[in-house]
Amino acid sequence: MTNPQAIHDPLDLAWAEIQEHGLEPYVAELDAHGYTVIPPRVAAPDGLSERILAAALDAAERRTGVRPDLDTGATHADFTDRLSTVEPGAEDSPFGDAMQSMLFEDPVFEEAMMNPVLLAMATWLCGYSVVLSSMICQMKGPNKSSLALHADTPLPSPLPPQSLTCNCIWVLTDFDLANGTTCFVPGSHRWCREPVGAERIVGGAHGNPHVVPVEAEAGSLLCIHGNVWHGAFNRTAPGLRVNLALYMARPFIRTQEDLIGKVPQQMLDRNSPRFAILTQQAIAYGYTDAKDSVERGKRAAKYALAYAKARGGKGVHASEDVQPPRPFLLYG
Ligand SMILES: O=C(O)CCC(=O)C(=O)O
Ligand SMILES: [Fe+2]
Repeated sequence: MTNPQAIHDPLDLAWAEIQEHGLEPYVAELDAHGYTVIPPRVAAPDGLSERILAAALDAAERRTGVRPDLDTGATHADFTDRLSTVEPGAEDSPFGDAMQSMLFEDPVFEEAMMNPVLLAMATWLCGYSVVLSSMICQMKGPNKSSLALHADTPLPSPLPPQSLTCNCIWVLTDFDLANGTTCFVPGSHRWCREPVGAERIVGGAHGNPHVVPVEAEAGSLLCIHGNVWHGAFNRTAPGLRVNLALYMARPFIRTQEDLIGKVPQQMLDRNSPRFAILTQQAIAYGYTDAKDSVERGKRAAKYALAYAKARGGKGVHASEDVQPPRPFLLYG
């Protein structure tokens, strides 16, 4: 039996967090299927998801001037925008409205990321150096286009077996087939490649026969391994499907949103040192010249060291050595 005082291996520490929150069955399901649904009583018993939904509706209204209609979905029916063209032949956006950079909309989105269950799962998949690549709120009304199967890891196949990215999705309204839920090919994360051609089709006469629609009640947390094949059905029922997707990545993967140096100091100050790591502040790369490389290196080291100190060095090895500058978090 390991002495808990003595464990320093990041994997042991991540497992201890999984045990602390009773997440073992969900880790087992993730291992078997490549995805898992953590119910609201485990993931967010404090009404977090209701608060995220309220803030998301307010943000949508601020951005568009129109209050989203949760009951009918009329505000988002057959929604078209930049994303309507992601798949050839799509008639509308398979995502509905995908609102980017939600972190800055309301402090509840900081809470959505710092949720201990979400962090335990993201850490299990992508390590203690995991960063937020993007925080996107999707609002999908009745629509025609399904989202084709894909893996979220932005690399050419073959993919490495470990999760280099993961998606942790707050389900904010009930997900089922008629509501245009996310769907999966269970076990496909083990194949270590992107689906191609007809394998990608969701629904209809020619749809991939192995696709399983996920059912999840509002308040659940859907966690997805970066290699698993997934997509989404179009929504046939009235109303809106709303979620908040925290797409996470190991720090050497190019992120969708660039947060380095862009998070207000006040926001960093009111959160723990891990918040700075999650919001990419310990990434040194992206220099414009040699001087900048030293400055970025020092800046990244500051946040990495603060995190390492807060953890008492456990699972984290940060370096003050900024010559040559490199990412400073060298841990699992
Ligand atoms: O809309 C969904 O349910 C899935 C979205 C998705 O797979 C993605 O944004 O990568
Ligand atoms: Fe995806």
